[in-house]
Amino acid sequence: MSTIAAIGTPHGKGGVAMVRISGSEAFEVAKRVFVPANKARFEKQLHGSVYYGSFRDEKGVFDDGICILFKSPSSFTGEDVCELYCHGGLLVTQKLLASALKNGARMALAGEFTRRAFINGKMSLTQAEAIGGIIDSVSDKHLTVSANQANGSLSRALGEIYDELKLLAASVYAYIDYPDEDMTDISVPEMKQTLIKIKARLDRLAGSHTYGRAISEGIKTAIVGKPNTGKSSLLNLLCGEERAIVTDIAGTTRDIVTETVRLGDIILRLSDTAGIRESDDTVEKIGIGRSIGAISEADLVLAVFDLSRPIDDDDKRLISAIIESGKQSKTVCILNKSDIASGPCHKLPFDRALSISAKNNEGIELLVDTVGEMFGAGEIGENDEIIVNARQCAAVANAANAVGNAIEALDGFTQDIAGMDIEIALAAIAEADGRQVSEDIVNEIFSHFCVGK
Ligand SMILES: Nc1nc2c(ncn2[C@@H]2O[C@H](COP(=O)(O)OP(=O)(O)OP(=O)(O)O)[C@@H](O)[C@H]2O)c(=O)[nH]1
Ligand SMILES: [Mg+2]
Repeated sequence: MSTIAAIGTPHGKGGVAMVRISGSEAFEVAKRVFVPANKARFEKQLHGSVYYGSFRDEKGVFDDGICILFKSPSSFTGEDVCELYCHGGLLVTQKLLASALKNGARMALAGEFTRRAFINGKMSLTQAEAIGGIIDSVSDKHLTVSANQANGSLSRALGEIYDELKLLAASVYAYIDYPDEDMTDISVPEMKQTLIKIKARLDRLAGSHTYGRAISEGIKTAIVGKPNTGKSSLLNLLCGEERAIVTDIAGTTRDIVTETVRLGDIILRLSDTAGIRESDDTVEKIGIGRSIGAISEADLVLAVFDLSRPIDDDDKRLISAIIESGKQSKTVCILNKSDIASGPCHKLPFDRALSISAKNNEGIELLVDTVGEMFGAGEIGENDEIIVNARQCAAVANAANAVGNAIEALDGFTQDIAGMDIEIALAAIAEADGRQVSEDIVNEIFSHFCVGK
């Protein structure tokens, strides 16, 4: 396999930048690019040692820094790896990379270092994907989950299920082939019991993805309401800054204002929209059309009403729009301006309602709890595995489905089918964890990584 190189640190100016080289020629490339201060010591090429020296290209030395060598197989990729740390300037880092490329390395593709780590058995696919999670995470929860999974927690959980299913498959086949002999120490009712437990575990894992997605990718959220109810005030409160214009003029927000915020551990991808009402104004009408569109695209709708005023036709129009777009169950009814409300609380056709004052920052804790509950926070225990990745979730759901079929098959006269269903489940788990995964899927996964990772 060729020796690859890439800049491992972000594009931009900083104190330090790093160029990583991996492959059988990595140390040879390093020798041509790096001039060690202590040549005799560098010649020993000790694993994990740090060497000070300078960096050069064909024109001569251009910076100084350090070089660390990691010997195969004890490196990130499993190959010989050399990391070169120069000063973090744009030009100097480019020059260091260019020098490595001129001296025997080729440019790494997106995700190629991690891909090699996977191919060389240094990590499972779920571990590799979790490294992407560590880099992407903006919430503590996502970071914790990713760090645990990079250490193999999900791989271990899937491995346990895989091993249990493997045993069962063997027992099912032994039972079918030799029904009269006592070939197996697991009876059919016992097999069924074990399969039911496994199915529950797989269902729980697949179900955790609702929460997993909420803490990673985030929830597409539309803030809607008639004009002047305080939608933009709510957006600003959640952002912690004056992101959208707030005035007492109805129809202030015309276009959609988007912002990503963290609500507890959950990420909301918020869209503040134009107030929905009857209007003849051309621009406002376009904005209202977009607001309706935002409702249909949202996974969470925050429908804002003004508690200090009675419900009117514009409010009713909004409620109808939400019901028509099928988002009633995904809506939290926000009764705003609780600070100046005097009349009775509005009774609206939503299961979840809470009163807040966006102006005085009151009632937001309840919103945090409500949204957390809607997206499964309460169903996740402290030590439960959480699936953040859609690909893993689909594979685990397929496995759960196949185990369900196996349970049904054991009930009837089709126990041989149970064996086949268990094999389908085994294949699905193997795919989730990458023990058995097609080249195309591997390429697809790593192409989303950045170059240098
Ligand atoms: N008393 C009180 N006033 C509020 C509250 N929230 C918002 N307001 C006021 O209500 C007015 C409208 O607020 P906005 O946030 O601009 O309302 P909006 O729903 O975005 O309005 P449009 O963009 O026109 O659709 C402003 O004068 C706010 O200061 C609240 O909780 N209490
Ligand atoms: Mg507004």
